[in-house]
Amino acid sequence: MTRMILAAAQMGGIQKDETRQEVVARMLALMATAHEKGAGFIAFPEMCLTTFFPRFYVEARADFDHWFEAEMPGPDTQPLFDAAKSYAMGMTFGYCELTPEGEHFNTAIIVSPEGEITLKYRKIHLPGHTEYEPERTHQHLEKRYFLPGDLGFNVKRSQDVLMGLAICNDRRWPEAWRELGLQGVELVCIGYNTPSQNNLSQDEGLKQRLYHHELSVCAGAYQNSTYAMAVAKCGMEDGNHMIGGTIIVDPDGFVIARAESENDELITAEADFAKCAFGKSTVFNFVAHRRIEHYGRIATQ
Ligand code: CDT
Repeated sequence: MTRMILAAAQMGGIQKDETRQEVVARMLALMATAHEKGAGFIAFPEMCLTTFFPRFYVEARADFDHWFEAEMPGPDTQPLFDAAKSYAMGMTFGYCELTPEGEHFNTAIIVSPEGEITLKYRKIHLPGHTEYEPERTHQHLEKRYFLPGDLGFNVKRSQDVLMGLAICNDRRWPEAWRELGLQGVELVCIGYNTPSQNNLSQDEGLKQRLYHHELSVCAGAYQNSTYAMAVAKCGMEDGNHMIGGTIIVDPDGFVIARAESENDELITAEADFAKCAFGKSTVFNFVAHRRIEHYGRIATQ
């Protein structure tokens, strides 16, 4: 079983007028630091090539196609793939995908150290709303700009580790974790953009948002006996604040590395993937202990 240094590459805010080339340069700097620290795999946030544009409303959604990537890699993102290859480092990052059929998804990929895309995931739990809602302090229009993912929750063996993906809001849903857990996942990577305030309630602020984030990731990792990396895009974006709180979590649900800032910041931790086997073969031995005859509602309601 594999030991590997994992790197979680938190990113500070990306402003509206920042170009893809500027953002990719920031990512390349984080990759270089990860390489210096001996990392075998690096994880970047959700939608890490652009600002979190679902906070903006446009009538004609085609006006927002410039936030989407029609090809991956494309000319602007090829340097990321080249760097992964030259460092022999696997990576994952999130971006907005425009398919040849004209569909829009909030997507994440895993790229192997050979520079090949080994897994693609399209975000399934899209939070927010479809229309402009003036009573909110800020808009969260993911349901307007994206279709729900159509690929399901899959895992892929890459670098001798069973890897799976989820994106932001997915981390709050035990069903997402269990779908990956049932396939034996050993590393779940989750990028996120989480506003630090509930847009309908002043009562739910930064502290509670950070707590619910960490609670969800630690519980998901423990209950499925898997490593997890949850990676923020955070800080201020165009006057809007998003939580930091990037963490690497072990299969016992303990945080083993934690970001301290709300800026571009690389954190690392060594994973011993053999540790996933203990929980999977004891308290969370799903074959031995699950009682699926009582779980019917979960898949039908
Ligand atoms: N990007 C994303 O999915 N953000 C959501 C905010 C929803 S408000 C709880 C999240 O779950 O973090």
